[in-house]
Amino acid sequence: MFTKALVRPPAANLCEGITSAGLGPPLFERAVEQHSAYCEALERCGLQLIKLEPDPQYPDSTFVEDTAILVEGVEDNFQSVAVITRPGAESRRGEVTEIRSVLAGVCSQVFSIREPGTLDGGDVCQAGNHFFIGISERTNEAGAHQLVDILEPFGYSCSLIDIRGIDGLLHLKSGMGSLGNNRVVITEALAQHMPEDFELIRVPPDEDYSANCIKVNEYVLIPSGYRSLPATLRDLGYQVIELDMSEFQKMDGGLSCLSLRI
Ligand code: CIR
Repeated sequence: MFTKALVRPPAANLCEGITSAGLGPPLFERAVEQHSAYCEALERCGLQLIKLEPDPQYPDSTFVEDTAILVEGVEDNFQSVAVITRPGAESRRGEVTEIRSVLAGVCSQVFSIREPGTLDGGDVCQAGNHFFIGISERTNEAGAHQLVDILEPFGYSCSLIDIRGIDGLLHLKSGMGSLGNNRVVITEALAQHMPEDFELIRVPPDEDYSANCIKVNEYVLIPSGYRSLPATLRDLGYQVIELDMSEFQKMDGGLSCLSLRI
């Protein structure tokens, strides 16, 4: 069970962040509304929010997920462990300073990724006691191996997936989301990288963006505007909350990246 989430509303200069989406600049007011609907959804899932102030020094700082890996406890193996990342984009590196001090007050152990490693939280997907780590334009092998060395002593297994050849995929989690244990929502392009004992809920290629969903306690939060995934999830018995993510999508952001769940 998650009990808390760390979030940071967008700063007014959100449009100055990094993007390759080609969807035009985000509308700030709409982004703020979408972010507050996202926060309300997390509260409906039972989470208490740790809400940081918007930080115009870092236009991408609303995408807090990239700054840390928070290990979900698995059954009786609960570990309150945070790994502070070293973001691959230089303009985002300073985001971790405040996140580190906040998480130090919440987690019992805090590790850090060090130079020459780079790692974005969006490239790390925990599925039960296994971690998939994407090697991307943001996360390098040194960063991924440092994370493996931190996680394995806690009993977690890890595997690396090179996503650099997959068109339009910024982070590993831009194309997948874990529903717990061995069940994942996934795009066609990533499906072939999954081990055989995983149950795959595939999204159709024109609905790729919906794969970045999060399971928060009894609910699954997904982007609104898609047909296949909400229907499949409801058939499987999940309670689904659909959220408009249009303004964050314009900045290459997925739904998961707006929070760190603890
Ligand atoms: C960036 O390029 O870093 C931001 N504009 C978007 C980051 C999105 N993060 C994520 O999906 N985990």
